[in-house]
Amino acid sequence: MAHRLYGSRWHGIALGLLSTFAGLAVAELITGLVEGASSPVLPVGQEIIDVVPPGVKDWAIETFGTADKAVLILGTFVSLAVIGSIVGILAVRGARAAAYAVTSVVGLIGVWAVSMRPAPSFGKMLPAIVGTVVSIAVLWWLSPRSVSDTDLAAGGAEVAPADGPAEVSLSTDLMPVAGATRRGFVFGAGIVALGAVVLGGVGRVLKRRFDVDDEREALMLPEVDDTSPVPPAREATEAAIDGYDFEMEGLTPFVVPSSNFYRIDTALSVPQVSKDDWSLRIHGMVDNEMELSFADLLERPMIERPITLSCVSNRVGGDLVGNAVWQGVRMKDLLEEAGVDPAATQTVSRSIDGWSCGSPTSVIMDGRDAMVAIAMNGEPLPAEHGYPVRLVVPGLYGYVSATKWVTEIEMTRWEDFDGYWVPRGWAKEGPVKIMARIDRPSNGRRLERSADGSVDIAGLAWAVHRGISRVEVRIDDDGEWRECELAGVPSDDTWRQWRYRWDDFTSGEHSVTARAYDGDGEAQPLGPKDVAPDGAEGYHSVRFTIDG
Ligand SMILES: Nc1nc2c(c(=O)[nH]1)N[C@H]1C(S)=C(S)[C@@H](COP(=O)(O)O)O[C@H]1N2
Ligand SMILES: [Mo]
Repeated sequence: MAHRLYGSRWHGIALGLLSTFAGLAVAELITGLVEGASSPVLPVGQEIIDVVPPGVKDWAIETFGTADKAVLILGTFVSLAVIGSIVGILAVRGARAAAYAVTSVVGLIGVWAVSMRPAPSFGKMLPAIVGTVVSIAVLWWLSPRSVSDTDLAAGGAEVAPADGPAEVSLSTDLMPVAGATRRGFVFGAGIVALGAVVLGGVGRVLKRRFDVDDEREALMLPEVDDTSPVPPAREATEAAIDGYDFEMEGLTPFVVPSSNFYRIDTALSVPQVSKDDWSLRIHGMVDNEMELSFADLLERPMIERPITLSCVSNRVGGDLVGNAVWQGVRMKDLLEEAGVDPAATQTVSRSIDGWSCGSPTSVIMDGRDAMVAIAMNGEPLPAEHGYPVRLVVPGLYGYVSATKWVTEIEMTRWEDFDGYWVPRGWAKEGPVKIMARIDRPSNGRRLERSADGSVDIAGLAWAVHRGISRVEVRIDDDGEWRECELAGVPSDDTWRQWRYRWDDFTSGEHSVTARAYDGDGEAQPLGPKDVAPDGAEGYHSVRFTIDG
């Protein structure tokens, strides 16, 4: 049996997977040894993200939610495993030159993908390079040798680019050839597998020392100078209550805990930016170019505001939206200090990972609480939400305003630059649209009667920076619109909870639809419109059952 396996397709697959795995493990080790070194897997995934049509990306986000990255990484691994298997089969069938060549090409793709990331350096590419060399070495060491082997290797020198099949073939006679026999293969495979697990594991552990977790935990936030005066909340209805939160089961809380806050970005691994390495450059069409360190930023007057952040990719009823309390320095103050040229109609911001966006300067400067934020919900920003510093602009979707890991603000003309998502099919301007969402009941669920015998429907509505003045629900398709009770709000920059106590309910199956009005009384558009190019429109509707 084992004899028949030797030299078979399965033998090839085992060899190929082993060489792939060993290469990846050593790449992982290098990322733990060299600060800033990049695993090639993530950038390859990133390049895939960049080339997929927006439709596919939307589908991925919808299907996999915010796990789309994990899916992408998994996809990259599966592709590597498939290619690796083919390489292994080539190697055991005597086509070793071809096996080396394919491995080199895959490695070069990894190096290329890393080089496409911002600020490429040799150190960043090192894991891909060393990993590829190790993959080839494993192939060479564990491939079966035959009499014609020297010929094959010599052929390889012509076909295979780069990493030295030629040298390899020269030393064939000098090195112990474990792959020459079946037993040698089993022995060598065991050593390689064990070595890969150990080295890869060591790399993972070592990599943790580059995390910002410790410094983030140790960071003391400066005092807030200004928690009030929040612009007066619109008291649109008498039903509005003082508190911001109805505290109902199944209803998202007014302030979303940071650990539950939605996350959207193009970064496949969360950038780990130390506050000591961080700086913010304000340049372009300004009188005084500025470069602020983290300490400089902390010295400025700090405001703290609850602001609702939402994603343009949020579908009707979706959860790519959240409200948090942000602390930071007003962008307006900083820009006034820099002295903005009146012709600089666009405020461009860029992040350490090369992402960018542009907001209308008029919006940033109109007095709203657009801020350079350092804290979220009373703590330093979590790494995935932009540690150490990000932007938050009330009233604009995140993709045109909320740059995480921000390092640069450039004042320019509206027509002179397009942010990351604009050439990818998204609108250049992204004001947040009016939206109502039903949280309770969730679709298809049973709704229990409350203690006082009513049935409570509840949700959230937002029209960030314009506020919400009214929410209505319609029960069943032929029902009339009924006005909801609204929770209080500290400002027009947050979402607003609403609820409807249904007293004259009947048991059985029902549907409920919600719609909102903004602070100016403008009604939520009926749509329906898809998320691209400038945000979804439509009424959220859910079906539910009341037990008899
Ligand atoms: N550096 C960087 N900042 C970014 C993004 C990004 O991809 N990279 N995505 C933006 C988008 S599309 C949104 S909706 C918000 C989401 O912020 P959150 O992840 O903190 O919720 O971040 C914005 N800031
Ligand atoms: Mo977004």
